Parts: sequence; structure tokens; C-alpha cells
Amino acid sequence: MPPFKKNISRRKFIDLGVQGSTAIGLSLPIIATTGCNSQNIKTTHGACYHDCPDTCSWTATAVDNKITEFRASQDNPYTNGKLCAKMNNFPNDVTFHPDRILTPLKRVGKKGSGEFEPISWKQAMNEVAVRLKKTLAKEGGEAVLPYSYAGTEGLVQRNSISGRFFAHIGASKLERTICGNAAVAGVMTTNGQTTGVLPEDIIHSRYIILWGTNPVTSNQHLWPLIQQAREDGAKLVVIDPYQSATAVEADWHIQPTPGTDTALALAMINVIIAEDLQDQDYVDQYTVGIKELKKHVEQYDIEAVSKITGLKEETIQTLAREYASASPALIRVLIGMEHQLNGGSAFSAVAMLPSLTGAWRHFGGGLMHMTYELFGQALNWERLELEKTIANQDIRSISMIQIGRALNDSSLSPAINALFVYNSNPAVIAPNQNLVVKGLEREDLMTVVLDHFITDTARYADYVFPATSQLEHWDLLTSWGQTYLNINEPTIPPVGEAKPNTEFFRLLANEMSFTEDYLYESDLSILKKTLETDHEYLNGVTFDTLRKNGWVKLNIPDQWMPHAKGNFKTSSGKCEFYNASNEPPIPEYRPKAYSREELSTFPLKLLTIKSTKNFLNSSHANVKELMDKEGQPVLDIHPEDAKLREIVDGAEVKAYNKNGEVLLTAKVRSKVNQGVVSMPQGYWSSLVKGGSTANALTSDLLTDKGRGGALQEARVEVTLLT
Ligand SMILES: Nc1nc2c(c(=O)[nH]1)N[C@H]1C(S)=C(S)[C@@H](COP(=O)(O)OP(=O)(O)OC[C@H]3O[C@@H](n4cnc5c(=O)[nH]c(N)nc54)[C@H](O)[C@@H]3O)O[C@H]1N2
Ligand SMILES: Nc1nc2c(c(=O)[nH]1)N[C@H]1C(S)=C(S)[C@@H](COP(=O)(O)OP(=O)(O)OC[C@H]3O[C@@H](n4cnc5c(=O)[nH]c(N)nc54)[C@H](O)[C@@H]3O)O[C@H]1N2
Ligand code: SF4
Ligand SMILES: [Mo]
Repeated sequence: MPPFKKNISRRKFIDLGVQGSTAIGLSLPIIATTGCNSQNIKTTHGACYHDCPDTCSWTATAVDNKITEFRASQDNPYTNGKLCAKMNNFPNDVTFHPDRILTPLKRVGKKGSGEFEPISWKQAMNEVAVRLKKTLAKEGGEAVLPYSYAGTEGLVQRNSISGRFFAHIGASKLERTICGNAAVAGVMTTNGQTTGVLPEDIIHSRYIILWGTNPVTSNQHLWPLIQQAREDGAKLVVIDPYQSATAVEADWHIQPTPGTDTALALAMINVIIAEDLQDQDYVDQYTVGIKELKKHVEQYDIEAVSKITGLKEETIQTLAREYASASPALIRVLIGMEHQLNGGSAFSAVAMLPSLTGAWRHFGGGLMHMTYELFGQALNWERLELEKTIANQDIRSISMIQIGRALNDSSLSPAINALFVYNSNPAVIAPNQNLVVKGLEREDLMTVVLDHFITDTARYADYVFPATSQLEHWDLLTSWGQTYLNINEPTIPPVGEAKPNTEFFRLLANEMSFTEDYLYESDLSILKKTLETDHEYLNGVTFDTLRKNGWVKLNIPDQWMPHAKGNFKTSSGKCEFYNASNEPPIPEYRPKAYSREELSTFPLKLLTIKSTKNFLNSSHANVKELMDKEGQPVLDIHPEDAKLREIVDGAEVKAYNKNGEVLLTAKVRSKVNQGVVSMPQGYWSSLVKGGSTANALTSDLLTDKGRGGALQEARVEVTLLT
């Protein structure tokens, strides 16, 4: 990670406003309005809004509403004084970026052309409301669809007033399952909860398997803790079909065929049981179904699984033996491998391993996954999610993964007629991009987008509204990857005519003449009410204390070992190796069946992953400096596959399948096995050659559990571009 200190003189877009502003530091009180030379000086605590497990804390200082200092929290131990390359220059890269939208915009050109003209908030709101009223009267609420995700993780701006607004009008519900649902559903099936070993306790582990996760890129503040464990003797194993930035650093990189992890985990279980390496006492006391599991894994012997995974038999055997013998042994999973058709089952199977070996009994041993459940217990969630009490349970749901289908489905009744996109960029991040774009091109669809920029999605909007950035609004930030709660206080007033998401929906409610109070609750009230809880994890934290300190670590008991003595949150109270009510009762490796023709026409398995260190999904992919650092998107192809196609390193190639085609530069190297190719996700179609990006090739199939996105279930052919 780069140093946190910024050279302020490099700040191109920020007018410092004062001489010597570098002297303005964090010794100031949190808010100091009025100061020397009648300048307004304000320093606030905030936190990163991104959908990133790290949720870093920061402080920002403004002088006369110009940001003069922006830096990582120096005292939050998890942030550890550093943001990341994506966020170091956030005030310039987002808040004051010259391309930032500063007024509402109305489309004047063809959908997709990106041609807009400014329009006043009043006029734009009025036009949207007139159209919305018409839709509600004619087609009903279900013809309206919100499309939002975790563009901001802040609880207030994410989906508070918007959630209530859409529940109130009876809009179609959006199934927000593109990230984490399959992983969590898988772990829940086995353990009944997803929170296992806490991130900071990884330093006690002595054998660490990073299974389908890439912390050097995607979870950067966990990485130093992993390094600390290694300095103290831990071995680091990475299981990943791609030679990720983390795999390069590992002691051992195991590179299975994508989507075969269920088989690999079951084969490890097979070896452990066959060689009597299990902790029988733990198994007897705290698990159910060992008999059935033992029988089930017979078919997953190392010989069979070697063929499935492409791994050598001894690799599987050694991995199982080492894992079962080391202590404390930790398996870290996150999201990566969930985006496979069989992904949920993979998480269920992997989650069994620590119970089989009794790893949970040792501090630093077990499974490490999410942490959000802790915040779910600590905060007043019922109050935050008020929309759940407003929503009509009978309203239909639409999968965000299948937005392309939904927008194009002529049998859908009612058809989606009005689409509100905020905190997301579906034209880039949703699978089957060309189908999504075809839907967005529909002339009869009213699309409204709230964002900071004219994203690939906003290009298709009828109206674009300028959203505030994290320096301009209040919020409260929980984390799914660590245990610190953050407040985010605005440092400056909204730039241009930007407004928080909440304010957009309050204004729209007013324009629609709705009278319910819950549609008009203020941001600060939502934030304060969410903190109204006497849960021990918050230990008396109030709005005022949080505002003063910026962050607080949840008051979780020391030596947190959730399953040292069982305590699984399953219906049996035990770790469930077998559960007759699941389908199947024990996870099975069930690959997608392809016809011989499909296999020969599209012989290469495609990975579209977050290998982009400088983007956060599609965020920041429009920032020139970051784009330059990241370079144009490349296709990783194995030397043998390249040779077959006469592709040399650096050649311009086309990857294609029935859904679309993407133009890239070939990188001929062994980052992937033969038969697999990989390209990064996140690039904007409007900014790369060929005009489409990774998701033009992905499938909108759902995963086996959790209705997640089987984004990696894609096959392609690659040819030289002539
Ligand atoms: N720099 C950066 N950081 C990010 C993000 C970003 O876009 N850029 N995105 C954020 C978000 S939204 C999320 S969800 C997290 C995700 O964090 P991670 O779960 O760590 O991230 P991914 O990169 O999705 O996947 C990790 C690895 O899984 C591998 N993988 C893919 N398929 C399989 C498989 O079948 N089996 C196995 N064993 N491995 C597989 C990929 O090759 C990849 O290297 O990262 C967050 N952090
Ligand atoms: N092929 C492929 N596709 C993937 C993935 C993959 O690994 N491969 N990963 C998937 C995963 S794990 C995820 S989480 C999704 C992520 O998908 P998205 O959540 O859509 O992520 P972003 O691309 O970062 O888009 C967030 C948008 O929110 C905007 N935003 C930020 N703050 C605010 C705000 O306060 N108000 C408003 N109105 N807008 C704001 C940003 O400017 C940005 O345009 O992508 C998924 N898609
Ligand atoms: S994107 Fe992640 S690592 Fe970077 S500042 Fe935000 S929370 Fe921290
Ligand atoms: Mo994600």
C-alpha cells in the first residue's frame, strides 16, 4: 500500500484557498468553524464507503469548504494509517473530479449516446414524478424496479429512504444477491452462522489456507496480519485457479480447475477420515452426520478428484494431511469461489473441514468468513430496515443478476416500465452485458440514475441526478470484513447541486404528494435511531461519542472462539455434515453439463475477476491516473492455448461466445492453467476499445445456493484480431 501522506501541492482540482494549509492537521477539534483570518476550518471523521471488507477510517479537513487534508485514521488499528491506491486521492478522483455531475441532466440524444442537457432539480423531479404517477396508475407498482447495490456501504445512503419509498409504492423487489449470498448460504448450511475467526486473530494461525480469496488486492488490510502470522511461522497456502497477486506471495499455490472446489474439499475430507486424522472427540460432541459424510466422500477419492480438479493426487493428499496436522489451522474464504454454479456447495463443503479436524478448539484456528452478523446484533436493525414492515410480501422479486432478462422479457406482467438505478452500475457489473444494454435501450423504459459520473449505465438514462460523495453526507458504516463501526460526517457541503440519495427520495415523495412520515425522516435521525441499542457489543456508544472518535471497535469478548465448544446456529445446534432437509443433504460436485458442440466451439473456461488493484468493481475505472496505472484490460492465456491459436504475447485478440465479444491484449503466461483464460472485471465499456467488457461474456445463471450469480460459469473462444 502506498504511503498515506499526500503531497497537497499535487492536488490538481482542489483549490487550497489558503497559504500554509499543510499545517492544518488533526490536532484540531472535530469541528472548528471560524478560525484565523475568518476561514471556516472543519475536520471530520469519516470512513470509506466502498464494498470492500476493510472499511477504512479516515479524517478530512476543509478550509472554506475546500479539502486541504485527507488521510487514513492514525489510531484505528485495522486501518493502520493507510488507505489504498484506489482511495488515497479520493477528493480529487471523485469529489472534485472534473467529470463529476454537478446538476441534474436530461437526455437529449439517443439512449447510450451520453448526450444530456442540464435541467433544474425542480423541473427534473416534476417530470419524473409525472411519469411515475402514470406508471403507477396504469401498470401498478410492480412496473417500477429499483436497481441498487453497495456502491455505498453506508447504512443511511445505501437503502434507507429509498427502500421505504419503493416499498411504499409497491415496486418490484430487487433480489440483491450478486455478492456474498451464495458464500453465506453455503457456510450457513453447515455452521448456521457466517462469523467465525475474527480477522485480527489470524496472527495466531500457523497454517493459513486462503481459499478463493485474494487479499493482496481485495482485502489489503488483512494482508499485513497474514504476513505477521507468517513471520511467526505460519505456512500460507492459496487455492485459486488464477495466479493472483496473493498466490505469487504464497508458500504453496494450488491451482485447481475453476468451479471444482466442492470436489477438492470432499476429497480432503476423504483423506482425513481414511487416515484417521479427524478430531473424533470434536466430531462426536459437536457435529451431526459423520457416518453419512464418510460414506458420501468415498466417491471423492484422490484419483477421481485429481481428474476433476486437474491437481495431482499427491497435492490433494499432502494438502489434507498438512491441514489436519497443523495447528492452529485457519481457512479464509470470502467471495471469490461463490461465483461458480456449484459455488454455494463449495462453501458448505469447505466449512466442514475445521469441525472435522477440531480446528475450532485452537485460538486462530477455524473458518474465517464475514463479520456483518456482529453488527446485525449490535445495531437497531429493525429500525433501520423499516421498509420491511411497509413492504407487501406478495410483491414479486427480480434477481439483480438477471436484470437483462427482466428488462427484455415480454411475458413479464407488468413489464418493467421505470427503472431507478443508484449505488450501482449494472451496464458494467451485471452478467450478460449486451442483454442488459439492450434492455436499457428500450425507448419505453424510463431510466433514472443517481451517481457521481455518467457511468456506462447513466449513458442510457433519461434523467441523471448528481449524488453526494462520502465527503458530503452523513452515514454510519458497518463492515463485513472486520469489527469496527464508523461514523461518516460531511466535511463540506454538497458540491454543485448534488444531493444525498435519501434527499432524492424525500423530494420525490414530496413531488408524489405522499404524506407518510417515514418517507421524510432525516439522515441524522436514521443514523441516531440505528445507534439506539443497549447491546453489549456497543458498550454504551452514543452518537456523540462516535462522532468525537470516528470509530469504535465492537466490544466482543477477548479470545473469540465461536465454535470451540460447538454452539453452531443450525437447527441441530451442531455442525451439520448431513441434513436431510437440504438438497442435496451433503454437498455434491455438480458441474454444468455442456454439449460436445459447446465444448468444442467454446473450449476455454473464462474467469472474470477482481484482479484490478486500482478499481473497486467499476468505481474509479474512469479516473485517468488509476486507469493508466491499471493499463488496458488484458487476457491471460496459457502458452499452450496461445500457441494453438498463433497468439503471441502482446497480440490483440478477441474473446467471444454467444453472448458477446471483448477485445483485449493477450498476456501469454502461466497465470492460468491450460484450458482457462482470465480477464479483469470493472472496466467501462465506453472507455475501452471494442466497446464491451468482461460481463459481455458472462452468464446470468444462478448459483446452487443463495441465488447468487454464477458469473464464472462461462466459456469462450479466443482469436487473433486481424
Ligand atoms: N482492488 C479491489 N478490491 C476489491 C474489489 C475490487 O473490485 N477491487 N471488490 C470488492 C468486492 S465487491 C468483493 S466481493 C471482494 C472480493 O474479495 P475476494 O473474494 O478476495 O475476491 P475475488 O477477486 O472475487 O476472488 C478471489 C479469487 O478467487 C478466485 N476464484 C475464482 N473462481 C474460483 C474457484 O472456482 N475456486 C477458487 N478456489 N478460487 C476461485 C479468483 O481467481 C480470485 O483470484 O473484494 C473487494 N475488494
Ligand atoms: N464478471 C464479474 N462481474 C461482477 C463481479 C466479478 O467478480 N466478475 N463481482 C460482482 C460483485 S462481488 C459485486 S459486489 C458487484 C458490484 O457491483 P456495483 O455495486 O454496481 O459496484 P460498482 O461498480 O462499484 O458501482 C457502484 C456505483 O455506485 C456509485 N456510488 C457510490 N457512492 C454513491 C452514492 O452515495 N450515491 C449514489 N447514487 N451512487 C453512489 C459509484 O459511483 C458507482 O458507479 O459486481 C459484481 N459483478
Ligand atoms: S477501498 Fe477498501 S482498502 Fe481502500 S480505502 Fe476503501 S475500505 Fe480501505
Ligand atoms: Mo462484492
